[in-house]
Amino acid sequence: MKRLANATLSEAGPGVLRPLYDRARVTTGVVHFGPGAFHRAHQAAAFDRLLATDPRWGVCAVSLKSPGVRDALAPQDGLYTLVELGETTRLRVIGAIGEALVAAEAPDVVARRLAAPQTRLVTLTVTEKGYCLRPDGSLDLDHPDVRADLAAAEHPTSVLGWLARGLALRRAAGLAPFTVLSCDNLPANGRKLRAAVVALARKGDPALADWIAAKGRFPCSMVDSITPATDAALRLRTAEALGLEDAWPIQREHFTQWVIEDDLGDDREALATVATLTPDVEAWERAKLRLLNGAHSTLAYVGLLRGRQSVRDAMGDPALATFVRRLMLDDIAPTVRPPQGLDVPAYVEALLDRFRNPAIEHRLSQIAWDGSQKIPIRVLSTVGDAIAAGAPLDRLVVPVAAWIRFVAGQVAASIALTDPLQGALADLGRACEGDPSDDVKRFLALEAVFPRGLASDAGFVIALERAYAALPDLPV
Ligand code: CS2
Repeated sequence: MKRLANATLSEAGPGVLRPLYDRARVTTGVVHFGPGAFHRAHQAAAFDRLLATDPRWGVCAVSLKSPGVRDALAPQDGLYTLVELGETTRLRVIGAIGEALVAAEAPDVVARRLAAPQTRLVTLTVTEKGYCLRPDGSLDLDHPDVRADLAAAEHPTSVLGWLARGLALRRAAGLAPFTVLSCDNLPANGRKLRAAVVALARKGDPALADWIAAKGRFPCSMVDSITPATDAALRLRTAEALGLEDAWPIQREHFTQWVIEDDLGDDREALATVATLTPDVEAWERAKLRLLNGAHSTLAYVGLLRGRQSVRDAMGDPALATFVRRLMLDDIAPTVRPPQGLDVPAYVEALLDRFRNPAIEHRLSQIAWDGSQKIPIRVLSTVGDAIAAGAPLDRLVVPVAAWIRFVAGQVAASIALTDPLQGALADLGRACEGDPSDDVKRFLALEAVFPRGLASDAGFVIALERAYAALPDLPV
């Protein structure tokens, strides 16, 4: 079978949508860090739409270290298939990525792209851990990648180092800064990113830090589209429809949402055609992170303990489905400050429908990754608000208890954890002996996850121990 590429694109099967613009005329206006499935399913597809009328939305996709995306996409001239799953399935070849690089292997090219006058926007999907932040949201100066950046600002390691380096080069060349657009599941992502980049720059070049603080745009954004990892079924379906080999097709649900803070300079008008622009992204982020992602993590950890494998399968467990719905409506929803235009109960029902999507096989093990990074953002912030409001904690602590059990279970089964704190978590998991009070106390000592005030809150600790002891049974 021939490989998908510019030269073979015209041979793609009749049911497959193709870029209708001239790829030869596309210029790189966007540098993207972290071109995993989420980027290729969402932002790259949005830029592909913009390219239909404006050739300046080409993307240079940069992985920091891993060569996987570059190796898959370079022989395909950046092309890949996006499969949208639902009652109907749509296949679309995306042409937005013109170049795929690995920063560790081609640092000079990445620097040139960041410094190019035509680069207007730098987008990021590097996941929570890529931001090198402390639990309070400030830059972690002890993070090994940050230390490397402090020691050698001209040879960046972290994405923060790359942003600071790119901005330094632009300042030196008398260019305006690019807009930095975080697309990760982090509350106030743009504000945190700005503060972290400024703090990093401040250590080595205070004038640069002042320039970024004064001129840099770091709008917050909320991105939503369920994107299960590529699996064998997707590869087969793509090969059949395309009639060409695609080394890395991507799948997602039909639904997509992108809400961006209205601080985009000259790109405002164009991005308004693919996203909702608003002054208050935080309200959208909070609703999405707490209700969608909070429910996802609950389904993942509790579902795995109850022998379920996918989100849909977990939703087919009546006790778990009922529990999650009540958790969302009765416990999380009261802590959400809904943005104008969001009907929270209707949003919850729509999310539950998305979780039940029969066309999607979203592995719970994928969502379970990086729990140490996700639990504080998705669950503990809600718990903190519930404590302040004097609300019950019985259901809210269940995902936390299930995460602890999940970690201990993985360690007992000798399954490696995918988590930046895997070493510390494995030690804690190994020490678990099944006594709820001892096991919970051990985990609560993990300051990178549990804020001290929360870890010493008696009501929280008691509720957590009770939920831990009861699992896999759930409170009603
Ligand atoms: C999921 C998210 O893997 C996970 O942790 O909760 O990737 C989720 O599917 C997206 O945020 C949906 O927009």
